[in-house]
Amino acid sequence: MKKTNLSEFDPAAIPDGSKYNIGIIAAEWNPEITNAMLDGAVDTLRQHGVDAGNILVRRVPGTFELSSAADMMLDRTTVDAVICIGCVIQGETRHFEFICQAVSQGLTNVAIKHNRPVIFSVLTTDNMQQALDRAGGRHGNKGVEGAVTALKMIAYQNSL
Ligand code: DLZ
Repeated sequence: MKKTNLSEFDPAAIPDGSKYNIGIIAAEWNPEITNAMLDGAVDTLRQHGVDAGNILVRRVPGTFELSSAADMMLDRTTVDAVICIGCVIQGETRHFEFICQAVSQGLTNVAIKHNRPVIFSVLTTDNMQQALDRAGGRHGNKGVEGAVTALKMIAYQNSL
């Protein structure tokens, strides 16, 4: 089966976002990566009709904080979806495993708790080069893909 990269999706197949409010939370760790993903996500939402005033951007210290921050945002705002951006790079200790496990399970729990799309735009890589390749490099920009996924999941929810 051909692998697809959402960054290369047909723009015509992406829902119009002009009526949507979208939150984005980006981790401050590995800022070269998370800022590029954040820029990609905002640009993509704007290209698909989301008003700049309807995009709420917040930052948190690290990827581990994304779950609680998404929970707070969904409690206290009217966003239709939250895109969570982080980058965890394998180091010498087991910290990587704990953060990846916590954030993947945590974001799933938050999405189910709030019945809203919570998008996992978290890179979990062996090294910085793999992260650069996915933050505007040869494997696209996973922030762009997070934005596309948010638009599609809001449209999915509205279609039910
Ligand atoms: C502590 C830590 C480590 C070792 N590595 C990363 C990382 O690669 N990416 C990331 O986003 N955050 C990292 N952190 C910080 C944790 O996410 C978290 O902010 C702290 O453990 C405090 O809760």
